[in-house]
Amino acid sequence: MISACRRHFSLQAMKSIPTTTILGHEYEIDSMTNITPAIASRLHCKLLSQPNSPLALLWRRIQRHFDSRHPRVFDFLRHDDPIVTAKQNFDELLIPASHPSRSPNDSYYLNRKTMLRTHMTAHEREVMATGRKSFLLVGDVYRRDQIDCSHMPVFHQLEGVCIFSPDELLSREAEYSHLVGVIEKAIGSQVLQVEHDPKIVKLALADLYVTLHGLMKALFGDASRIRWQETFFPFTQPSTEAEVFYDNRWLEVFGSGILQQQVLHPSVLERDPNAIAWAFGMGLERVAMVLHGISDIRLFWSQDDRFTSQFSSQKEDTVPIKFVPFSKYPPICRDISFYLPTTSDFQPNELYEIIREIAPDLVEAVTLTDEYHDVKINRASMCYRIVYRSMERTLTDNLINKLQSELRERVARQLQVTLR
Ligand code: FA5
Ligand code: MG
Repeated sequence: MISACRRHFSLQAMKSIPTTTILGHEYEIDSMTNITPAIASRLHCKLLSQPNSPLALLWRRIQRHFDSRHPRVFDFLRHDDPIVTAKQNFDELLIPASHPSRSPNDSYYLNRKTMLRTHMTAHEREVMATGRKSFLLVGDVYRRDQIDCSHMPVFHQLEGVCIFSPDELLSREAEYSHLVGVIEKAIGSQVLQVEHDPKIVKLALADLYVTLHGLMKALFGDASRIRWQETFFPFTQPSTEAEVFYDNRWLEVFGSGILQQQVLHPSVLERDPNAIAWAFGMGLERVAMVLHGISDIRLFWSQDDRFTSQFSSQKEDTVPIKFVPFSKYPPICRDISFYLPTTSDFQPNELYEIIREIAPDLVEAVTLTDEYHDVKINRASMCYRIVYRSMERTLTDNLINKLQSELRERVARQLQVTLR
């Protein structure tokens, strides 16, 4: 997997431990290592620091909203190093050992102990340790995932946290009293944490509701429809997520809830044993795609002037500029069919990863078009359709034939399937 990354052999240890160097640090390789050169190359592209990137524009729009509309003063932070420990990403957030997100099939590992963060929640505790009580934090996050116009293995998240003393919340009781019904609906039948006074939890949820409802209305317009529903996260209880109705469909925008007391950094509870905090995590691409009418998530990574120049006149306090698609280049479709070995736990993410390696940014979608069990040979057969399309140029048959034959070779070798 890491063949294109630099490998070193540490002589000091007197035995050969293969390592890989990522962002200037050397990491030991082990059986969990699955970071690919295609993903490693994304770690250097800092979209949030490119002034006209729609993601940077959205981040500034959100800061402006919090500055002008929220009674609390929020710290605005950007965290550019996505390498965290599995302890930060999972253990400290009470994500159980058996949770699917821990699998190397779903997450990128440098090695067993170190990984690319899958969510910005991984940094909450270290920010709390600095004594900050209300902050927004943005950064790039990484997940192994399907290939289509709304999924990339890297996207950006905004994390928000607000810590309260019960007294501060009680002082807002009258202001929030009309929200009791809304809150009860949003959390459904979830039980509250035993450490918490139900009255305080409901006030904290009311504050979360007012904060995020206000943000959604500011971003999507006063007339937008928002619905809240109960959900589950290991690190919050109760938990709730919200969807916005936009372009005729419901779009999940964020997950949120009351942080588990165990997740709060110990220094928070040392300062105030009764402290309580809400938190939320929101996907920036999803929101920016809707606001600017960007139809393909790969566009955020385009350095093509026809994309980037369209946002150069955007002001934070004006209506988002609608993206005018530049000519759509023709797609080229190719199928790949294969028989799985008799004993196989085939994971589609493995196939997607190979495709991303071979043709970064040139594949628009991959779909399973046929799947059957061939009784004669007692093997499953799969057929995937790959839609190749560049957003910047017309692809030639020659190039696609070359990519496709490389793909066939690697799929046969790495997935140990029999090509048809
Ligand atoms: C989380 O990542 C939680 N850490 C959020 C959270 C934070 C909950 C704090 C409670 C407290 P989730 O996996 O649902 O949750 O992702 C959060 C948001 O990120 C989603 O609502 C969505 O807007 C965005 N998101 C998730 N997956 C993708 C994806 N593949 N592509 C683009 N955006 C995504
Ligand atoms: Mg979710």
